[in-house]
Order: sequence, then C-alpha cells, then structure tokens
Amino acid sequence: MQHVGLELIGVPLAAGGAGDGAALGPAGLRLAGIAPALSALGHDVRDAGDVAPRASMIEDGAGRNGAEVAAWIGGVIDAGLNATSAGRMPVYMGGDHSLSAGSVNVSALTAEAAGRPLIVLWLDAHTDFNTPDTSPSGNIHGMPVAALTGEDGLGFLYRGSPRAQLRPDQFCLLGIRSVDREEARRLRAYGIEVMDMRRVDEHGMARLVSQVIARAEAENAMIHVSLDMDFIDPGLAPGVSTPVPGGANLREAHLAMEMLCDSGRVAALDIVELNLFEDERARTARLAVDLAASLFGRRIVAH
Ligand code: Z70
Ligand code: MN
Ligand code: MN
Ligand code: MN
Repeated sequence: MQHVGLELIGVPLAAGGAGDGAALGPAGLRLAGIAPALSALGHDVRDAGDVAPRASMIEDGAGRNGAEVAAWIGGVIDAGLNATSAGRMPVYMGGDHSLSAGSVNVSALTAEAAGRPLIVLWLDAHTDFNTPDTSPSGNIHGMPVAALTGEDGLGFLYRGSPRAQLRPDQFCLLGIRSVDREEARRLRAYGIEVMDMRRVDEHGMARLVSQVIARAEAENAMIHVSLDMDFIDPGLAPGVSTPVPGGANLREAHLAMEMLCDSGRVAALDIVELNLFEDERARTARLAVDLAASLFGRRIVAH
C-alpha cells in the first residue's frame, strides 16, 4: 500500500465497560510491538501517547459512568482531530468500545471536510446499538453505534465537541453473534446492516467484505474500521471482557484486513476491548498487532 503517516492514540478507557481490564489495552498493544510492526511496513508512525479525559462539566450523563465516559470521548475527539488535521491517519488503541463514539465522529467530520462519504465497518460479536433505556447492563460500550447515529439519550457524549451527521445506512456490522432483545428490534427499525455469523458461514468472509468495499467504491467513500477484539473467536483471542463463542477465525480476520488494505479506502482504525487480565501469554495483544499489520500492508508474499 501507499505509505502513510500513522498516529497511534492510546485510550486507556474502561469506564464504558464492566471491569477495569480494558484500561491496559494501549500498554498491551505497545508492548506487543504495534509501532515497530507498522514502521516495518514503511509507514511513518508517531505515538501521540495516551489521551487525557477532558476536564468535564457534564453532570447529567446517562448510563454507567456517563460523565466519565463523556470526558474521555472529548479527549478522543481532540486527539483524533489533531491527527487528521495534520494529515495523519489515526489508530486508536483502546480501551473499551465506547471510545468509538468519538473516533468514528472524527472520521465522519474529516470525511465531510474532504467532501467524501464515510462507511463504518464494525467488526464485533455485539451490535453495540443499545441506548440508556434499552441497555440491560447500563454499560456505554454497548451503545456507541446508537450514539453515532444520533440517539437523543446519548447526545451528552458530544457536549463541547463538533459533531458529524451519520445515518444508520452508513454502518455495516460484521461478525455479530450476540444481540439483546430490544437492540434487535431497534436494529430492524433503523435498517442497520447486520452481517451476522450465519451470513459469514453461508457466504464467506471474502464475499461480505467485497460487498462493503464495492459500495465504498460506488460512493467514493472512506472506510472507518472499528475492530472489537471479541470479533475473533475467543479460543484464539481470549483477552477480551465479553467473550462470545463462534467468532471469526484467523484466516477470516486477516483476509478482511488484507482486502480492506487493498481497497485503499481505510480512514482510521480502532482496536478495542483488548483486556490483558483475561489474555493468555499476550496472545490477543499479539494477534491485534498482526491484524493491524495486515490492514496496513503486511502480506504473506508480495504480489
Ligand atoms: C451487551 C450490553 C458489549 C462488549 C459491548 C454487551 C455489550 N449487549 N460487550 N462490548 N464487550 O451490555 O449492552
Ligand atoms: Mn463492541
Ligand atoms: Mn463486542
Ligand atoms: Mn464493548
């Protein structure tokens, strides 16, 4: 691929989930060598360090730890815009998936400024489309897709930040195998595209990713890749907070990354939900680095 300036942005945020383990994600990715792995592919890699939560004046947040999550999302938006305004591609190292309420907003703002549409490819076991009213847990990492598509009850996450308009049809959720009852109803009502594991089994990963890329080509869209590590089967990636059996295997996950790379349309990457407390001998951290390398040009053989 063309060499680009990559900006690593650490987001040691765990307040959007149930435990604290996700806060070690950025450290795990750094120790597993994400910067040298991407530099070795010829990219100019800069580590911006960890985001600081904005000093928050939000007191009326919803969900568990709403005000705290909002402060972190403000920090993510500041750091992301800082990178994209300098022409660098952000790689957000989570942290729980609530951070993507900020990172995807940055990609949408950046695409908007460039006059390009954005497609969001959400690789996850979960659809993350709950709202404070429907969530069985109150955890905001189960709500970022709702926040991004304008759910009223989550607007507090963007207070003090510029905000892009994202329509439900700009999202494609792939790898899904855990959806709450009310979430499923909402997904249908909003017409969000859900490529669940049944569709992966019936059609194959290549065909589904091709469809996403073909649509991006037809619209001249950029693609934001939001990789929740629980997308991968927990037998291969145990280091996550909410493992769900039946996930993507190594070949499917790498193939998706390679095809996205070849599309030349990747705008940003989130790597979220890496939980070192649950990992085994850093397998999940290393896998995350390998998948990032595939997304940014590593190949088995050059061709
Ligand atoms: C469940 C909820 C979840 C992880 C998101 C789980 C959501 N649907 N889990 N990310 N790791 O509580 O909303
Ligand atoms: Mn998620
Ligand atoms: Mn998930
Ligand atoms: Mn999550």
